[in-house]
Amino acid sequence: MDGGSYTGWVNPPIHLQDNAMEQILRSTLSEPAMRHAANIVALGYTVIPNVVPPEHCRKVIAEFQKFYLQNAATFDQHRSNRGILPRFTNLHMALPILTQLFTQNKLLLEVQDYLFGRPTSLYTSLYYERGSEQPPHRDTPVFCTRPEYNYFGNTLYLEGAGDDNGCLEVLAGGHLVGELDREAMARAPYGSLDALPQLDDHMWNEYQKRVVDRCTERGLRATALHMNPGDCVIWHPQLPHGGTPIRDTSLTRHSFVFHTAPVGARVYHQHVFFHPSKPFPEMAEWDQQIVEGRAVVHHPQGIAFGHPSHKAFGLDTLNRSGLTEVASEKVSTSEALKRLVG
Ligand SMILES: O=C(O)CCC(=O)C(=O)O
Repeated sequence: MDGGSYTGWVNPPIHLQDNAMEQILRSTLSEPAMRHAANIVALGYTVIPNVVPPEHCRKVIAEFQKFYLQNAATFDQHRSNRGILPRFTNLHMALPILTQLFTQNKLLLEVQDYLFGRPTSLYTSLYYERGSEQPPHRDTPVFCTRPEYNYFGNTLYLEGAGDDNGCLEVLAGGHLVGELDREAMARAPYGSLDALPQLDDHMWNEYQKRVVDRCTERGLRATALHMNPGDCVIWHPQLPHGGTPIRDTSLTRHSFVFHTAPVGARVYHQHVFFHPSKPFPEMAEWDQQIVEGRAVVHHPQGIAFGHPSHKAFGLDTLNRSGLTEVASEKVSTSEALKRLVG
């Protein structure tokens, strides 16, 4: 069954339905969850303040630093000439205290369980020691699902974020700017849609440029989101967002970005995103870890450094002694669906 077709999704997800706002306002969500769900639908993002207290943020950073120092010989060589560490992919696999920023995030989970119509699962994560300085982009080309847009981006700020250390910027309302003709875009360089690459920088840049141009033509401007330690932001799958320039590169901005989807959803890259008319299996073929009653996708390759290093580190090659431990059980996706959806 895993990897096959699973027809149990709410299709399209609630946040994509025409009457999403009416449904939210008529729902049995708590008042704060209703407000955050409404913000996501209307603005494309919402900020949940004080999700964890500042002292817990300091504890998480201290665990990161302990882990980093225990493995410094492995990691240090990947720092840039400016001393900047690339972002870690899926660091939560090595540091379960990060996974708990997802599993214990009650309000965020209430909002997303409702919008997905299914229990929310953790797909992947990025740990940033400094701001990302990424140009504005939509995430959907690399978080593509069937049905489409069954995804949210999230950040939990472990340190404050502002103009000096770089913060998130959003093009509020940009999630409502219509989708491009993706198949025409892909046919131009590739001719056929049958063998599109999973990742293609040119297609990525072209798509993001056209989206941002459309937003600019409609008068949308970037808003910088200043955050306090412990605050959390959720963004709509189609919201253009990025990281503002860092004014003072000596400053850190520890933050945990995590990507969520309904439990069991298979997530694809550009070869599926740029071929929206073609059906692809909806259900994941990978295993899941059940942690504190939530599904967390199992990534057998361990953690990795993202751009520009692209280097993976198996968990058994890393020193993880003395870190917070959290019980988890590895199960197939069909078992996770059986247990969490029924
Ligand atoms: O926090 C940031 O600087 C931007 C993060 C971002 O755009 C992303 O991870 O997609």
